[in-house]
Amino acid sequence: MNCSNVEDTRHDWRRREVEELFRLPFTELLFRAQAVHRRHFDPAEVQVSSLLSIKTGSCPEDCAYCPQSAYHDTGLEEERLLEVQEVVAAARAAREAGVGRFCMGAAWRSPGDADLEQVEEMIRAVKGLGLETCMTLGMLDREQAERLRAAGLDYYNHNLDTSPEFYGTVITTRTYQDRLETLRHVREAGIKVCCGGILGMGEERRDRIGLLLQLANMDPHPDSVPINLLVQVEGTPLEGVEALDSLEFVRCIAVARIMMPASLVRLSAGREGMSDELQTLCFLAGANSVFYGERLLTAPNRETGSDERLFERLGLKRMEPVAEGSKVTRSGAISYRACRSS
Ligand code: SAM
Ligand code: DTB
Ligand code: SF4
Repeated sequence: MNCSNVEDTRHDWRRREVEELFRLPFTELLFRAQAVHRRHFDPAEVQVSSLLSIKTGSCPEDCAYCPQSAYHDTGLEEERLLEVQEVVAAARAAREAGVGRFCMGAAWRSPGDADLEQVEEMIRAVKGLGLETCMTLGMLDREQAERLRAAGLDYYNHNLDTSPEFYGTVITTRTYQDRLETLRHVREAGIKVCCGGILGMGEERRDRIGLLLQLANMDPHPDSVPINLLVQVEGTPLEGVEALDSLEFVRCIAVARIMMPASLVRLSAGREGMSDELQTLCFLAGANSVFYGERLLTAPNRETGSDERLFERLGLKRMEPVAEGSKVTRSGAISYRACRSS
């Protein structure tokens, strides 16, 4: 089987079709998502990334969910940009823990020139350890994206966060269009795109559908799609918002899998509050990537050992980045790398 024969990857999704997917009986939806998942991936493999905040707090943006925004009093201490050696030490520890991709995040609107030089050094150093690199630094212009690519950056994370309609209730200091432009610069520079959003911010199902439509009608699809469940942080405007129904969250994962068959769908923020059983349903629905480690950027993540235990109980294994040119994983499923490059 070759990816070019797989005809389930589309970029012309209509709202009505997606509404119909959401209305399917839960069991039928999960069955369909599983079928799509197996055409593109080994269902026993999960890609593992880890996160490091390289510059924390005092962000000039007003994202209502974010503990790092200077607009909210969350008690977070501002930290300077980390030294390259500090980043390398964290990346080395992540590699030793079996992580494949190291994602570095900064609480910036966009990187300044001097900062970008230091960030370029970080990319070179982390890549030198044999890890895939990912950065999330806010908005990028074309030249900045090209500089990051030249330094060897593999992925750039920049989320759309929610639907265009709901967006203005969450963020006012940066537009949806700004985000789309950064994503275009990243793609045009030849960096792989990591783009997703947050659920459970008080949005309606129509907004969750709106977000998925935006993501799945990108051509090509984002290579990685982080689906975050809001981590409610004291002092942020979204503290106390009504929690999202867990099964609606699983439905979103399943619909994301069906709409973006060959992308890594990452179960991202919010896992700390999820039971093993809920996460298992997410894997069944087609999630095949997680953030590993005790901390996300500033918020807590799952405690050490709990993912190892869960993977062991479920018979899941970590996805190895597959060498270029190789088409098939051990189980016979097509590798995500091979899919993306064919
Ligand atoms: N400042 C950069 C930016 O916003 O592009 C990069 C870092 S920012 C923290 C990365 C992403 O984390 C956000 O786009 C958002 O989707 C997610 N995020 C932030 N706070 C969150 C929270 N409390 N719960 C869930 N996801 C969150
Ligand atoms: C993404 O979509 N989720 C990650 C990563 N990309 C950078 C960040 C989650 C942040 C959760 C809140 C915090 O740790 O501050
Ligand atoms: Fe700043 Fe990013 Fe947080 Fe928004 S999400 S406040 S841009 S760190």
